[in-house]
Amino acid sequence: MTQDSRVLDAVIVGAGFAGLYAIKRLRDAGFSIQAFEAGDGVGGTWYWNRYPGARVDLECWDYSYSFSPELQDDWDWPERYPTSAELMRYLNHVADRFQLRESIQFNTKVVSAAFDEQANLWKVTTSDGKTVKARFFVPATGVLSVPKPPEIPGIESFKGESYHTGRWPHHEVDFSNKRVGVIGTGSSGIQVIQALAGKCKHLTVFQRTAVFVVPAKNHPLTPEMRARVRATYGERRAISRLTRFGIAVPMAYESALDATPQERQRKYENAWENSQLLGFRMCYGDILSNEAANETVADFIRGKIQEIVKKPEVAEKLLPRGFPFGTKRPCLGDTYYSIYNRDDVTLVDLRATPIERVVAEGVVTSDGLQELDVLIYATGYDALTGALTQIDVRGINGRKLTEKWADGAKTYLGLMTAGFPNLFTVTGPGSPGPLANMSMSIEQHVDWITRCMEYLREHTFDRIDADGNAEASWMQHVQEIVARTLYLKANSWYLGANVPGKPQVFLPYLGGHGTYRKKCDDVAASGYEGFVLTRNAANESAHTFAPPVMPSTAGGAA
Ligand code: NA7
Repeated sequence: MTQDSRVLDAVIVGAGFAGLYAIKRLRDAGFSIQAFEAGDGVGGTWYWNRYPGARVDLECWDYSYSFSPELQDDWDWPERYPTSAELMRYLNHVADRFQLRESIQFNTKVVSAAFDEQANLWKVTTSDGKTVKARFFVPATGVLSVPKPPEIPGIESFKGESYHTGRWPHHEVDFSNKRVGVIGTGSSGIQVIQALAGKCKHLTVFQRTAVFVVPAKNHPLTPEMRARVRATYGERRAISRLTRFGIAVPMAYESALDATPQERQRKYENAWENSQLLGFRMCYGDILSNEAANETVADFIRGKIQEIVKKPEVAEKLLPRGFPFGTKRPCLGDTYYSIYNRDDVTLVDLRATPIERVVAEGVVTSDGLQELDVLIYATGYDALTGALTQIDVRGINGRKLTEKWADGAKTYLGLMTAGFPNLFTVTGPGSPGPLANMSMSIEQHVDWITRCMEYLREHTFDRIDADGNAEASWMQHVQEIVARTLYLKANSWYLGANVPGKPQVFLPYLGGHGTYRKKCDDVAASGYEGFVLTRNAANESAHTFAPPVMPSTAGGAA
């Protein structure tokens, strides 16, 4: 084990959207930093998700950095929803433009991080056998970075090629004349299925849960459209910072149940035709909080599926049932339902004929063997906590983070977890994270963390930790908000329900991006209410606050 003699201000983990911005912000603020990245390039989620059809489900003018007006002005987005390749081009440009690569050690995983209570330093060990010390530890590890294995017996016995969408190889995969199977119909599955239909000999889709897929209406951006996007960036970002989802879309407050069936039909047709991820959720104020209101949307979409899919028995299998619309992330797709009208696409309903095992030749369901040459696992992620709990993180008294989070992740504001001082999570559990615009959430968190570190430097504090009571109140608040919604009625990854054995705790904060941003700003303005700030023994003095008052969420939940 080699010890790096430097004592840094911060170690950052990851070089995706969050890590890159953390490098930029902390360096600009005069902190010495080192970032480690497991991949051999920047990009994070987009580095790993290179499967055919991979693209973001937010529009480019929202899912991009806002910190540099010059970057905004210079960058030309070719399509409404950028592909993974386009996002990689963008993030590589950002890394080059701001000389971020010099602060990143690639092909290096952070294996462990232990807090030295005497020195108030994190000792970080990496996969190359080196250790480095830093005052702050900033895992910017993303919310969807650790692929969830499919938990199907026999997967190692398959003789063909097999890939997980979240660990797609960097070489071209040839599908022509191949029998391809896809297991999983979340956002990744829907995208890869659409991309491969008609591009292989036969496509077999193994569906456990039918999801709601709404039109993407993706299109190239003309020079006029791009000019309009550029001209409105400032206003759009300013509004977005105040909104529930971190996106400038108009909110609706009236109930779907107060509208006539004709009015609802008109609104839903408009949402279908002029779609965007939040379209249906923005039609009425109670879509995500009232089951009967939600059912009006669900029914409308089921009607569309029945119109598009010609074979009624296939359409029936594709109808999403058993969870409210929007409580699993809706998927975007322009051709998803129509591909089932092709003769070279087969849908296998795993509720009727479950998978028994994978064998050398393909997948065995209760209905027999489906022979395959390529098997794609689009089975999702150990979301929100997976990447952080893979690192052996130890805080005060050597306590393991995995032990603290054994019953579910606990944080104060999704920024710190009590007992692990000077460790900041970027869009961590307990923050709006994936239930708001991720790029905006990342900028807000990194800005907050940077200002906090500047405050500590200016006031000569050596340590900041979350107060245990403040943390407990915050997590209770997170649960109170979600309990007012329908989100707990779905087995989603927001809840950890997709990973066998994972504690089922709803982790994203649903009070809204704008409300949350204000809460974080108020906490900072108060001198870090709900945190404990201390100095080293020589100049000992602690600065603590009572647990804070939670924000009013009279506006309801997301
Ligand atoms: P998701 O949304 O978690 O989807 C995973 C899919 O894989 C989902 O349909 C699962 O069915 C299915 N799955 C998982 N395990 C199995 C097994 N063992 N057998 C059969 N089917 C299985 O992950 P994605 O990568 O698609 O999307 C993640 C996020 O990325 C998405 O929400 C966007 O934010 C972008 P289930 O629903 O659990 O029955």
